[in-house]
Amino acid sequence: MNLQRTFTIIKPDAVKRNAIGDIIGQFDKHGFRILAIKKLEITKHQAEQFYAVHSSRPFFSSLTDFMSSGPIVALALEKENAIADLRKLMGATNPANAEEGTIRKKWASSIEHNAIHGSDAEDTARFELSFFFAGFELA
Ligand code: FUP
Repeated sequence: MNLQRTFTIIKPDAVKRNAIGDIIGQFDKHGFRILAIKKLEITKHQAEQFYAVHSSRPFFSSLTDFMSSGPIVALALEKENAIADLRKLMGATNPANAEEGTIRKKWASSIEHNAIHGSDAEDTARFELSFFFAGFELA
C-alpha cells in the first residue's frame, strides 16, 4: 500500500479543445481521487517559476508562453502509486510516441502542446502541489 498524491495540469491546448470532462473522466475511471481542483490562468512569470528546472532548455521561453496563453485546470490527485500511474495514463511527452489509450495519444498535438502535465517524482509532486494549492485546500 503506497497511497500517494500527485499533481496534474490540464494544459491550455486541452482546455481550448473542451477536453476537461474527458480527462477528468479518465482520472475517475483509473481510480484517482480528486483532492483539489481549480481552473485558472497563470502569468508568464508564474510559468517560469513552475518550470524553473527547465530554465536552461531551448524550449523554456516557448513552453512558458504556452502555459500562460489561456486557462488551465490544476488538480491534486490521490491513489496508490499515483505518480507512476498518472505518468502511464498520460503517455509519452511526444504524442508521436504515446501509446494507444493514453491522454496524450488522444489529445496532444505536438511535444509542446501535449495536453497534460504530471509530476515525475515525490519531491516534484510536493513542490508542484504546494505551488498551486494552499495547505488547507489539500487537508
Ligand atoms: P513531461 O514530464 O512528460 O511533461 O516532459 P518534460 O518534463 O521532459 O518536459 C516538460 C514540458 O516541456 C513538456 F511537457 C513539453 C515541453 N517540452 C517541449 O516543449 N519540447 C521538448 O523537446 C521537451 C519538452
